[in-house]
Amino acid sequence: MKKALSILSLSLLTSISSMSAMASQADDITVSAPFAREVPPGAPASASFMTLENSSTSAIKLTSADSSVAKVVELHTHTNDNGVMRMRKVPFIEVPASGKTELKPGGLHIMLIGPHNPLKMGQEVTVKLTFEDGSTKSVAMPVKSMKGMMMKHKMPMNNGMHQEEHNHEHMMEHNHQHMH
Ligand SMILES: [Cu+2]
Repeated sequence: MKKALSILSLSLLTSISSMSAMASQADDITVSAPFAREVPPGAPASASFMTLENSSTSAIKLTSADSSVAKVVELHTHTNDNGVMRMRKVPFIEVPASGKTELKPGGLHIMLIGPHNPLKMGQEVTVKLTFEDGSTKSVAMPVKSMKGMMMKHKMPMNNGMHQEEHNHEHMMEHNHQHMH
C-alpha cells in the first residue's frame, strides 16, 4: 500500500514538472469556426461562439475573455431550469486534455454585454481569450446572422413561440445585471 502510494505521488510529481516545461496554454489551444452573433442597434448583448481544441495532455481552462466591441465580456453557459433555458456566468470554460469544447448557441458562449456599436453581418470582431496560465490568444471572427441557426436550435425543444419569449427574457436578465 505504502509503495503504491509513493509510486503514485512520484508520477504526480513527474507530470507536474513536465507541465511547467510545456508551451503556453494559448499555444496548445486551436480555435476553429469562431463567430459572433449579429445584433441590432440598441441590443443589450451579443455572444461569440467557437470550438476550442486542446492539443496538450492536460486540461486547459479558459478563464476570461475581452473585446473592444463590448463594455463587459463574460463566460456563460445555459442551464435548463424546469424547461426554461437560462444563462449564467461561469468562472471558467474547461477544454479536456487532447479534447475539445464547443461554444455554441444554447450552450457555452462568450457573452458580449453592452456592444458599443450594433454588430452587423459581414463585420469582423476580435475577442481575446485568457487562459489559466495567463497566456492569451486573439481570435478574429466574422459576425453572422443567427436567424437560421436559432430556428434549427429551437425545433427539438418546444414550439418556436415560447423559445422566442425565453430569448427575450435572457436579454432582459443581462440588462438588469449589468446596467445598474
Ligand atoms: Cu450569455
